[in-house]
Amino acid sequence: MTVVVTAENGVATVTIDRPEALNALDVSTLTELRDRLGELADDASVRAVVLTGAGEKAFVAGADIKYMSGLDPEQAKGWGALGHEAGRLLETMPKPTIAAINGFALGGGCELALACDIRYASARAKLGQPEINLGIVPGWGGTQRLARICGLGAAKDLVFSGRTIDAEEALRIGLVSAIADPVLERAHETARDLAGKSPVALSLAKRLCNLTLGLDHAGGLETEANEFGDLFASEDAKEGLTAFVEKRAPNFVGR
Ligand code: DAK
Repeated sequence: MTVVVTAENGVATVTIDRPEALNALDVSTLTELRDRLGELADDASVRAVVLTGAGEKAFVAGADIKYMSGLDPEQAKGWGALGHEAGRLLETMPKPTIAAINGFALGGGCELALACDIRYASARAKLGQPEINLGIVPGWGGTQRLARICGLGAAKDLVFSGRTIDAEEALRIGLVSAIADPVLERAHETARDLAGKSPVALSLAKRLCNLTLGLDHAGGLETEANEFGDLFASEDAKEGLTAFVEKRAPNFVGR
């Protein structure tokens, strides 16, 4: 088993555990990751997911280069699709996903982090899309998500050069939200906070934010207005608003 899942108080932690290869993703690890993420997406008892890498040195040092060196174009397409499935789960599961980047997040590792909703980095983290130096390009969403998160200029800089950046630069270009050590603790703190919010409102917030990925602006605003109205039918909305008025903590039930 190279993907370890633990859960406590509504927060699941997914640890990619292949330290001998700096947690690089081979087929079995990536398949396992995709499957575990699918289960967590469907598990209502899990309110937030934290993704990290085992050991002190790496989050994920990328796709397994040894495996990729033997792929023909058909196999490479299947490999690309598998990585996209894992990324889409992180991006679209109806609960927040947080990357705790504890070391190298290169290539496919950076792409997995980019698919998460929130990213935190350890001060020793190193991030980048070095695929160009291998004669390939990012294949798990890096060309798209990096531009959306950091802007087209920063994305082209990193993807064209393949250079590795430190946590400070990642913070400056908006690739991570904060630098913290121990980074996993910081991620858990946020995850616990989010796990205490209404899952109905939070999943809607995520879905609405994600509309920016594929809708025109006016259409996105219209959908937000409609969904905002519909949310007032939920028990959680009534409870949250009433609790504020009554000066007490809300008790969200998830309906
Ligand atoms: N794959 C396989 N093994 C890796 C690896 C990787 N990405 N990264 C590290 N390792 C292995 C090393 O080979 C070494 O194994 P042994 O030689 O001991 O057996 C072990 O991990 C420790 O690594 P080092 O000895 O190299 O450790 P150092 O501290 O000296 O260096 C490093 C750390 C992270 C700077 C270095 O390991 C490194 O440069 N690693 C490669 C980083 C990289 O280039 N990552 C991006 C991979 S490309 C696509 C789909 C997907 C993708 C692209 C296209 N399509 C479908 C189109 C994705 C591409 C990528 O992710």
